[in-house]
Amino acid sequence: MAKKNLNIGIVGYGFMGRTHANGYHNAAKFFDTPLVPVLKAACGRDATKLKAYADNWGFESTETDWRKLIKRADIDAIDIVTPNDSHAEIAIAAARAGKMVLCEKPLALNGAQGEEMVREIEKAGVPNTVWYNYRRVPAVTLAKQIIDSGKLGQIFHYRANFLQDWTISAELPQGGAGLWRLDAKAAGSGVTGDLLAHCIDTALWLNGSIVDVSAMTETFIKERKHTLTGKMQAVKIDDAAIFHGHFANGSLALFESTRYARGHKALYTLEINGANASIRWDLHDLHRLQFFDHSDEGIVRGWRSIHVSDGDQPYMKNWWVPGLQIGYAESFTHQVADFLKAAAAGKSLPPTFRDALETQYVCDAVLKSAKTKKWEKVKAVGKAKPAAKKAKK
Ligand code: SOE
Repeated sequence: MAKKNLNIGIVGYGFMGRTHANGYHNAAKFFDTPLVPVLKAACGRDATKLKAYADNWGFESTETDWRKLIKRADIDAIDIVTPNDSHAEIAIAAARAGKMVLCEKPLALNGAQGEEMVREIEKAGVPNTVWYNYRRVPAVTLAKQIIDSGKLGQIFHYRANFLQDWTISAELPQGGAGLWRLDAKAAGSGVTGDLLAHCIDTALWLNGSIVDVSAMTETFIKERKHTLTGKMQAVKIDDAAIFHGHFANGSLALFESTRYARGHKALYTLEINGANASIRWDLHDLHRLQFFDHSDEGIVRGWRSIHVSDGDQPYMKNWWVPGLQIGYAESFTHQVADFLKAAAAGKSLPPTFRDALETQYVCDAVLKSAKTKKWEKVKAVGKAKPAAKKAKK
Protein backbone atom coordinates (compact mmCIF):
# COMPACT_ATOMS: atom_id res chain seq x y z
CA MET A 1 0.00 0.00 0.00
CA ALA A 2 1.36 3.41 -0.91
CA LYS A 3 2.38 5.51 2.06
CA LYS A 4 0.68 8.80 2.75
CA ASN A 5 2.51 12.04 2.13
CA LEU A 6 3.17 14.79 4.62
CA ASN A 7 3.50 18.04 2.73
CA ILE A 8 6.11 20.33 4.23
CA GLY A 9 6.23 24.11 3.90
CA ILE A 10 9.48 25.50 5.25
CA VAL A 11 9.96 29.14 6.22
CA GLY A 12 13.62 30.18 5.92
CA TYR A 13 16.52 28.79 3.93
CA GLY A 14 19.73 29.37 5.90
CA PHE A 15 22.00 26.87 7.62
CA MET A 16 19.10 25.21 9.43
CA GLY A 17 17.05 25.18 6.23
CA ARG A 18 19.73 22.91 4.78
CA THR A 19 19.93 20.58 7.76
CA HIS A 20 16.15 20.15 7.77
CA ALA A 21 15.81 19.70 4.00
CA ASN A 22 18.50 17.03 4.15
CA GLY A 23 16.58 15.36 6.99
CA TYR A 24 13.34 15.35 4.98
CA HIS A 25 15.15 13.83 2.01
CA ASN A 26 16.59 10.95 3.98
CA ALA A 27 14.14 10.13 6.76
CA ALA A 28 11.72 7.93 4.81
CA LYS A 29 14.53 6.35 2.81
CA PHE A 30 16.41 5.05 5.86
CA PHE A 31 13.51 4.59 8.30
CA ASP A 32 10.20 2.83 7.90
CA THR A 33 7.98 5.83 8.50
CA PRO A 34 4.18 5.81 8.11
CA LEU A 35 4.33 9.11 6.25
CA VAL A 36 6.63 10.33 3.52
CA PRO A 37 7.69 13.99 3.68
CA VAL A 38 7.19 15.94 0.48
CA LEU A 39 9.07 19.22 0.01
CA LYS A 40 6.01 21.14 -1.20
CA ALA A 41 7.09 24.73 -0.68
CA ALA A 42 9.95 26.86 0.55
CA CYS A 43 9.34 30.39 1.74
CA GLY A 44 11.67 33.35 2.20
CA ARG A 45 11.85 37.08 1.45
CA ASP A 46 14.84 37.09 -0.92
CA ALA A 47 13.41 35.56 -4.10
CA THR A 48 16.84 34.88 -5.65
CA LYS A 49 18.28 33.08 -2.63
CA LEU A 50 14.98 31.30 -2.12
CA LYS A 51 14.95 29.97 -5.67
CA ALA A 52 18.52 28.72 -5.36
CA TYR A 53 17.63 26.92 -2.13
CA ALA A 54 14.36 25.50 -3.47
CA ASP A 55 15.95 24.28 -6.71
CA ASN A 56 18.89 22.72 -4.92
CA TRP A 57 16.76 20.75 -2.46
CA GLY A 58 13.90 19.99 -4.84
CA PHE A 59 11.04 22.02 -3.35
CA GLU A 60 8.05 21.98 -5.68
CA SER A 61 7.19 25.66 -5.24
CA THR A 62 8.15 28.90 -3.49
CA GLU A 63 6.38 31.67 -1.60
CA THR A 64 7.83 35.00 -0.54
CA ASP A 65 5.14 35.63 2.10
CA TRP A 66 4.77 33.09 4.92
CA ARG A 67 1.14 34.16 5.45
CA LYS A 68 0.36 32.85 1.98
CA LEU A 69 2.20 29.63 2.74
CA ILE A 70 0.18 28.84 5.85
CA LYS A 71 -3.09 29.47 3.98
CA ARG A 72 -2.27 26.86 1.37
CA ALA A 73 -4.51 23.82 1.56
CA ASP A 74 -1.77 21.58 0.16
CA ILE A 75 0.55 22.18 3.15
CA ASP A 76 0.28 19.87 6.20
CA ALA A 77 3.22 21.04 8.31
CA ILE A 78 5.05 24.32 8.70
CA ASP A 79 8.74 24.14 9.54
CA ILE A 80 10.16 27.38 10.98
CA VAL A 81 13.87 28.04 10.42
CA THR A 82 13.79 31.82 10.66
CA PRO A 83 15.56 34.05 13.24
CA ASN A 84 14.12 33.73 16.73
CA ASP A 85 12.06 36.95 16.68
CA SER A 86 9.65 35.53 14.09
CA HIS A 87 9.09 32.07 15.59
CA ALA A 88 6.09 33.07 17.69
CA GLU A 89 4.12 34.92 15.03
CA ILE A 90 4.59 32.21 12.40
CA ALA A 91 4.04 29.29 14.77
CA ILE A 92 0.86 30.76 16.25
CA ALA A 93 -0.59 31.62 12.84
CA ALA A 94 0.30 28.17 11.50
CA ALA A 95 -1.26 26.42 14.49
CA ARG A 96 -4.43 28.50 14.14
CA ALA A 97 -4.55 27.46 10.47
CA GLY A 98 -4.50 23.83 11.65
CA LYS A 99 -0.97 23.07 10.46
CA MET A 100 1.49 20.89 12.34
CA VAL A 101 4.46 22.97 13.48
CA LEU A 102 8.16 22.14 13.68
CA CYS A 103 10.05 25.08 15.17
CA GLU A 104 13.78 25.75 15.35
CA LYS A 105 15.31 26.29 18.77
CA PRO A 106 15.10 28.26 20.95
CA LEU A 107 11.30 28.19 20.91
CA ALA A 108 10.88 31.89 21.67
CA LEU A 109 12.60 35.13 22.63
CA ASN A 110 11.71 34.52 26.28
CA GLY A 111 9.46 32.50 28.57
CA ALA A 112 6.48 34.84 28.34
CA GLN A 113 6.42 34.55 24.56
CA GLY A 114 6.94 30.79 24.83
CA GLU A 115 3.89 30.51 27.11
CA GLU A 116 1.71 32.11 24.47
CA MET A 117 3.05 29.72 21.85
CA VAL A 118 2.35 26.72 24.07
CA ARG A 119 -1.16 27.97 24.80
CA GLU A 120 -1.95 28.44 21.11
CA ILE A 121 -0.42 25.20 19.85
CA GLU A 122 -2.19 23.15 22.52
CA LYS A 123 -5.48 24.94 21.83
CA ALA A 124 -5.10 24.08 18.15
CA GLY A 125 -4.22 20.47 19.08
CA VAL A 126 -1.67 20.12 16.29
CA PRO A 127 1.41 17.89 16.46
CA ASN A 128 4.51 19.92 17.20
CA THR A 129 8.21 19.60 17.95
CA VAL A 130 11.19 21.89 18.57
CA TRP A 131 14.51 21.13 16.88
CA TYR A 132 16.80 20.42 19.80
CA ASN A 133 18.53 17.94 17.55
CA TYR A 134 21.29 16.70 19.87
CA ARG A 135 18.83 14.44 21.71
CA ARG A 136 18.85 12.32 18.58
CA VAL A 137 22.57 11.81 18.18
CA PRO A 138 22.66 8.03 18.78
CA ALA A 139 25.31 8.31 21.53
CA VAL A 140 23.15 10.85 23.40
CA THR A 141 20.04 8.69 22.98
CA LEU A 142 22.09 5.77 24.29
CA ALA A 143 23.11 7.89 27.31
CA LYS A 144 19.39 8.40 27.99
CA GLN A 145 18.77 4.63 27.82
CA ILE A 146 21.64 3.89 30.20
CA ILE A 147 20.53 6.57 32.67
CA ASP A 148 16.90 5.39 32.55
CA SER A 149 18.03 1.80 33.19
CA GLY A 150 19.30 3.01 36.59
CA LYS A 151 22.93 1.95 35.94
CA LEU A 152 24.29 5.26 37.22
CA GLY A 153 22.55 5.09 40.61
CA GLN A 154 22.05 8.33 42.50
CA ILE A 155 23.13 11.26 40.35
CA PHE A 156 25.50 13.79 41.95
CA HIS A 157 26.71 16.00 39.12
CA TYR A 158 25.70 17.12 35.63
CA ARG A 159 28.03 19.44 33.77
CA ALA A 160 27.91 20.75 30.24
CA ASN A 161 29.80 23.17 28.02
CA PHE A 162 29.11 24.61 24.60
CA LEU A 163 32.18 26.47 23.39
CA GLN A 164 32.71 28.36 20.14
CA ASP A 165 35.08 31.12 18.98
CA TRP A 166 33.50 32.77 15.94
CA THR A 167 32.63 36.20 17.38
CA ILE A 168 35.99 37.16 18.89
CA SER A 169 36.79 39.73 16.17
CA ALA A 170 35.52 43.23 17.01
CA GLU A 171 35.21 43.81 13.24
CA LEU A 172 32.35 41.33 12.96
CA PRO A 173 29.10 43.28 12.51
CA GLN A 174 25.82 42.45 14.20
CA GLY A 175 22.45 41.86 12.54
CA GLY A 176 21.27 40.75 9.12
CA ALA A 177 21.51 37.36 7.45
CA GLY A 178 23.99 35.07 9.13
CA LEU A 179 24.75 37.56 11.92
CA TRP A 180 21.30 38.00 13.47
CA ARG A 181 22.52 35.82 16.37
CA LEU A 182 24.53 38.85 17.56
CA ASP A 183 21.52 41.17 17.46
CA ALA A 184 19.44 40.92 20.64
CA LYS A 185 16.32 42.16 18.86
CA ALA A 186 16.37 39.21 16.48
CA ALA A 187 17.88 36.60 18.79
CA GLY A 188 16.40 37.46 22.21
CA SER A 189 19.69 36.62 23.89
CA GLY A 190 23.20 35.59 22.93
CA VAL A 191 24.81 32.32 23.82
CA THR A 192 22.16 31.62 26.44
CA GLY A 193 19.38 31.03 23.89
CA ASP A 194 21.68 29.78 21.15
CA LEU A 195 24.10 27.37 22.83
CA LEU A 196 23.30 27.01 26.52
CA ALA A 197 19.73 26.19 25.46
CA HIS A 198 21.01 23.03 23.74
CA CYS A 199 22.87 22.00 26.93
CA ILE A 200 19.77 22.73 29.02
CA ASP A 201 17.41 20.79 26.75
CA THR A 202 19.63 17.70 26.85
CA ALA A 203 20.10 18.04 30.62
CA LEU A 204 16.36 18.31 31.32
CA TRP A 205 15.84 15.22 29.21
CA LEU A 206 18.63 13.18 30.80
CA ASN A 207 18.48 14.39 34.39
CA GLY A 208 15.13 16.11 35.00
CA SER A 209 14.15 19.63 35.99
CA ILE A 210 16.48 22.38 37.14
CA VAL A 211 15.00 24.25 40.10
CA ASP A 212 17.32 27.22 40.65
CA VAL A 213 20.40 28.90 39.19
CA SER A 214 23.11 31.36 40.01
CA ALA A 215 24.61 32.81 36.85
CA MET A 216 26.93 35.32 35.29
CA THR A 217 27.04 36.59 31.75
CA GLU A 218 29.49 38.84 29.93
CA THR A 219 29.44 40.94 26.79
CA PHE A 220 33.08 41.28 25.80
CA ILE A 221 32.59 43.51 22.75
CA LYS A 222 30.32 46.38 23.76
CA GLU A 223 29.65 47.94 20.34
CA ARG A 224 29.47 46.52 16.83
CA LYS A 225 28.46 47.98 13.50
CA HIS A 226 24.90 46.95 12.66
CA THR A 227 24.62 45.41 9.20
CA LEU A 228 21.17 46.91 8.60
CA THR A 229 21.79 50.50 9.82
CA GLY A 230 25.51 50.73 9.03
CA LYS A 231 25.97 52.41 12.45
CA MET A 232 27.95 51.38 15.53
CA GLN A 233 25.39 50.13 18.04
CA ALA A 234 25.49 48.74 21.56
CA VAL A 235 25.76 44.96 21.70
CA LYS A 236 22.90 43.70 23.85
CA ILE A 237 23.55 39.97 23.71
CA ASP A 238 25.48 37.86 26.19
CA ASP A 239 28.77 36.66 24.65
CA ALA A 240 29.35 34.15 27.44
CA ALA A 241 27.11 32.64 30.11
CA ILE A 242 28.01 30.49 33.09
CA PHE A 243 25.70 29.08 35.72
CA HIS A 244 25.49 26.59 38.48
CA GLY A 245 22.32 25.31 40.09
CA HIS A 246 20.30 22.44 41.49
CA PHE A 247 18.36 19.73 39.71
CA ALA A 248 15.12 18.53 41.29
CA ASN A 249 16.77 15.12 41.88
CA GLY A 250 19.30 16.77 44.20
CA SER A 251 22.25 16.73 41.80
CA LEU A 252 24.36 19.80 41.06
CA ALA A 253 24.44 21.61 37.71
CA LEU A 254 27.50 23.31 36.22
CA PHE A 255 27.12 24.87 32.75
CA GLU A 256 29.17 27.16 30.52
CA SER A 257 28.68 28.52 27.01
CA THR A 258 30.71 31.08 25.11
CA ARG A 259 31.67 32.27 21.65
CA TYR A 260 35.07 33.39 22.95
CA ALA A 261 36.86 30.09 23.56
CA ARG A 262 39.62 30.42 20.95
CA GLY A 263 40.17 27.13 19.16
CA HIS A 264 36.76 25.63 19.93
CA LYS A 265 34.31 25.61 17.03
CA ALA A 266 31.34 23.70 18.44
CA LEU A 267 32.62 21.87 21.48
CA TYR A 268 29.48 20.65 23.17
CA THR A 269 30.40 18.28 26.00
CA LEU A 270 28.32 16.81 28.78
CA GLU A 271 29.15 14.62 31.75
CA ILE A 272 26.94 13.02 34.34
CA ASN A 273 28.32 11.38 37.49
CA GLY A 274 26.30 8.85 39.46
CA ALA A 275 27.15 6.75 42.50
CA ASN A 276 27.81 3.66 40.35
CA ALA A 277 28.80 4.98 36.96
CA SER A 278 29.52 8.07 34.86
CA ILE A 279 28.84 9.07 31.28
CA ARG A 280 30.61 11.58 29.10
CA TRP A 281 29.86 12.80 25.55
CA ASP A 282 31.59 15.20 23.19
CA LEU A 283 30.10 16.63 19.99
CA HIS A 284 33.50 16.63 18.29
CA ASP A 285 33.52 12.85 18.69
CA LEU A 286 29.77 12.48 18.52
CA HIS A 287 29.56 8.79 17.62
CA ARG A 288 31.31 7.77 20.84
CA LEU A 289 29.94 7.53 24.36
CA GLN A 290 32.38 7.37 27.26
CA PHE A 291 31.16 5.14 30.07
CA PHE A 292 32.76 4.30 33.41
CA ASP A 293 31.21 1.50 35.49
CA HIS A 294 32.49 1.13 39.03
CA SER A 295 31.12 -2.46 39.21
CA ASP A 296 33.63 -3.62 36.56
CA GLU A 297 36.29 -5.99 37.84
CA GLY A 298 39.13 -3.94 39.36
CA ILE A 299 41.87 -5.03 36.97
CA VAL A 300 39.94 -3.90 33.88
CA ARG A 301 38.01 -1.00 35.44
CA GLY A 302 38.33 2.20 33.45
CA TRP A 303 36.57 4.50 31.01
CA ARG A 304 35.20 2.61 27.99
CA SER A 305 34.78 4.39 24.73
CA ILE A 306 31.68 2.93 23.13
CA HIS A 307 31.67 3.33 19.36
CA VAL A 308 27.94 3.79 18.86
CA SER A 309 27.53 2.14 15.49
CA ASP A 310 26.04 -1.29 16.21
CA GLY A 311 22.56 -2.45 15.29
CA ASP A 312 21.57 -2.77 18.96
CA GLN A 313 22.27 0.88 19.55
CA PRO A 314 19.74 3.66 18.95
CA TYR A 315 18.92 4.40 15.30
CA MET A 316 21.98 2.48 14.02
CA LYS A 317 20.31 -0.58 12.53
CA ASN A 318 18.80 1.72 9.90
CA TRP A 319 22.17 2.96 8.69
CA TRP A 320 25.16 1.16 7.22
CA VAL A 321 26.76 -1.88 8.82
CA PRO A 322 28.18 -2.16 12.36
CA GLY A 323 31.34 -0.11 12.81
CA LEU A 324 30.43 2.55 10.26
CA GLN A 325 29.46 5.78 11.91
CA ILE A 326 27.08 8.62 11.14
CA GLY A 327 27.24 12.31 12.09
CA TYR A 328 25.59 15.64 12.85
CA ALA A 329 23.26 15.70 9.84
CA GLU A 330 21.63 12.42 10.83
CA SER A 331 20.37 13.85 14.13
CA PHE A 332 17.95 15.91 12.03
CA THR A 333 17.03 12.89 9.91
CA HIS A 334 16.19 11.05 13.14
CA GLN A 335 14.04 13.91 14.34
CA VAL A 336 12.13 13.91 11.04
CA ALA A 337 11.68 10.11 11.16
CA ASP A 338 10.43 10.26 14.76
CA PHE A 339 8.15 13.19 13.95
CA LEU A 340 6.58 11.30 11.04
CA LYS A 341 5.72 8.43 13.37
CA ALA A 342 4.30 10.75 16.03
CA ALA A 343 2.37 12.88 13.54
CA ALA A 344 0.76 9.83 11.93
CA ALA A 345 -0.66 9.00 15.36
CA GLY A 346 -1.76 12.59 15.96
CA LYS A 347 0.92 13.13 18.58
CA SER A 348 3.61 15.70 19.21
CA LEU A 349 7.25 14.71 19.32
CA PRO A 350 9.43 15.54 22.34
CA PRO A 351 10.84 18.06 22.77
CA THR A 352 7.39 19.56 22.26
CA PHE A 353 6.64 23.28 22.54
CA ARG A 354 5.86 22.64 26.21
CA ASP A 355 9.17 20.83 26.76
CA ALA A 356 11.01 23.67 25.07
CA LEU A 357 9.23 26.16 27.33
CA GLU A 358 10.99 24.56 30.29
CA THR A 359 14.34 25.26 28.61
CA GLN A 360 13.18 28.82 28.01
CA TYR A 361 12.39 29.25 31.71
CA VAL A 362 15.89 28.07 32.66
CA CYS A 363 17.36 30.56 30.15
CA ASP A 364 15.21 33.34 31.65
CA ALA A 365 16.41 32.47 35.15
CA VAL A 366 20.06 32.46 33.97
CA LEU A 367 19.73 35.91 32.37
CA LYS A 368 17.84 37.26 35.38
CA SER A 369 20.35 35.90 37.88
CA ALA A 370 23.22 37.44 35.90
CA LYS A 371 21.48 40.82 36.29
CA THR A 372 20.35 40.56 39.91
CA LYS A 373 23.54 38.73 41.00
CA LYS A 374 21.24 36.53 43.11
CA TRP A 375 20.05 32.93 43.01
CA GLU A 376 16.89 32.76 40.89
CA LYS A 377 14.21 30.07 40.94
CA VAL A 378 13.26 28.48 37.63
CA LYS A 379 9.55 28.80 36.85
CA ALA A 380 7.88 25.41 36.80
CA VAL A 381 6.18 24.18 33.62
CA GLY A 382 2.79 22.66 34.31
CA LYS A 383 1.57 19.36 32.90
CA ALA A 384 0.80 19.08 29.20
CA LYS A 385 -2.79 19.12 28.10
CA PRO A 386 -4.08 15.84 26.57
CA ALA A 387 -2.08 14.87 23.48
CA ALA A 388 -2.87 16.47 20.15
CA LYS A 389 -5.43 14.48 18.22
CA LYS A 390 -5.08 15.69 14.63
CA ALA A 391 -3.62 12.67 12.90
CA LYS A 392 -2.80 12.97 9.21
CA LYS A 393 -5.89 11.67 7.39
C1 SOE B 1 25.61 28.71 16.40
O1 SOE B 1 26.85 28.88 15.77
C2 SOE B 1 25.01 27.34 16.09
O2 SOE B 1 24.86 27.22 14.70
C3 SOE B 1 23.68 27.16 16.80
O3 SOE B 1 22.73 28.13 16.37
C4 SOE B 1 23.18 25.76 16.59
O4 SOE B 1 21.95 25.56 17.24
C5 SOE B 1 24.23 24.79 17.13
O5 SOE B 1 23.80 23.47 16.98
C6 SOE B 1 25.54 24.99 16.42
O6 SOE B 1 25.93 26.34 16.56
